[in-house]
Amino acid sequence: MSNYDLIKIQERLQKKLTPERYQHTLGVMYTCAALAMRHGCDLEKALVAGLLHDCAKCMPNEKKLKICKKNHIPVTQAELDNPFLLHAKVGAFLAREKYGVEDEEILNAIRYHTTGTTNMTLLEKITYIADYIEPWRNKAPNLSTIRELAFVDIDQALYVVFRDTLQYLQHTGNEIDQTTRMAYEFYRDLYEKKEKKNP
Ligand code: DGI
Ligand code: FE
Ligand code: FE
Repeated sequence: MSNYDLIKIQERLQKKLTPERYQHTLGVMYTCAALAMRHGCDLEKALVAGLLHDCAKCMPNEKKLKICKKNHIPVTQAELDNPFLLHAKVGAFLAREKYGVEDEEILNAIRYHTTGTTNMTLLEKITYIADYIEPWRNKAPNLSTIRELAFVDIDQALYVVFRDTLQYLQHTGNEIDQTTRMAYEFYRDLYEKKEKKNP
């Protein structure tokens, strides 16, 4: 661990997050590390992505929108309607500007941790899944199955998480961002192709 001062980042983050969000953050960081060990991903990148993924979460929506405007970060209609979604994009921006992360792979893992995206890198998958399964999470359905699956077949775990997330969003009448939908369709198709080959 040489490129990043994780202790320093933790100290700074703790001041920006509520105690619950900080606890979740540490849960995601260590779950990212465990998944990285299992799937052969760079450990330090996984720790940093997990640690910083929600760095913009506790900022008022107004401020998130302002940062986007000022820095020409494109905002979708779904994000305008649900500004909390912006914590991912704004988080990637702050990770670069305030926490000195230059690694595009880490920044993308933060950028896509809420919606997911098509054709994800291993680091993006790990961060997305870790956010969903970290030990302090307890609300989602099928959590124990997904926790196990994440260490067996990460693409299948992604499919199940996207499927359950979309179902939840549809059920609650939430607007679905284009990126979330495309991510779901991508991993559903991948899963179905694989099932056809090896039923
Ligand atoms: O920030 P966290 O709470 O740790 O987790 P997150 O960044 O993954 O956000 C989770 C929430 O985001 C979850 O309730 C589902 C929601 N979400 C994901 N994609 C979309 C979405 N909400 C809306 N309205 N539209 C989406 O496309
Ligand atoms: Fe988040
Ligand atoms: Fe999170």
